[in-house]
Amino acid sequence: MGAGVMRLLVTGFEPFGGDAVNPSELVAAALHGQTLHGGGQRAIVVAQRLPCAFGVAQRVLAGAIEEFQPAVVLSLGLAAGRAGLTPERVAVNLADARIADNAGAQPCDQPVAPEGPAAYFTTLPVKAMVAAMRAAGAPAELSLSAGSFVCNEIFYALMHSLAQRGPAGCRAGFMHLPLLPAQAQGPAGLRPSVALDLQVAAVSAALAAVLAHEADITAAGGSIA
Ligand code: PCA
Repeated sequence: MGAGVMRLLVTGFEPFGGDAVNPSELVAAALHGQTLHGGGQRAIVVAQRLPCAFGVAQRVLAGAIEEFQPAVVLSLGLAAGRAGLTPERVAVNLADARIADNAGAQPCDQPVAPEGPAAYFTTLPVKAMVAAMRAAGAPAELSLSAGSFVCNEIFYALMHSLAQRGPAGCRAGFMHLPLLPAQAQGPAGLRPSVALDLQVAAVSAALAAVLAHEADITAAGGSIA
């Protein structure tokens, strides 16, 4: 990998909450080393696996950003129950865990960064990403909330660290992924799922859209509730 090649850092989480696999780390691993093209730009994907643990995940991510100096960071995580791939718009300064993380921590109503603002918007062109994923044949829609568990924490910490760095030109955001078909059978019946190869193709198309769109497209896409 030459120093002049633009890098896209894609992170995925280890399994958590009793699941044997996490599609986010499988998708990130599948994209590792791929060259993507969009809008006349070319970039190579580097993948990083994150532990599903408050605080620790942030430090691993900060190390990867330091090492790879990416132009774009897209963090991925699993949201069981979602029917498609869902780029997140807003990271909130809140850690409020319904279950313990993989290290046994379960923060309740804590800020992610005590001195930080209430929230950050993503700096990725999320509507263009949704359009690109739909064009690739995948179910996709915008999401307004990444919840208040480790995924929201990593999204907030990512945006906060880049904001503190100043306008360095690194764009960043988070996307939740659905379950894989093998995970669809839940304790209370079937849950929606999307096959791994379609998830990989969709995230690849979303990253190409990030390269192609410095600013987001104008498209209807908000939610009423
Ligand atoms: N999903 C969890 C944390 C790790 C993951 O893949 C979340 O949505 O917070």
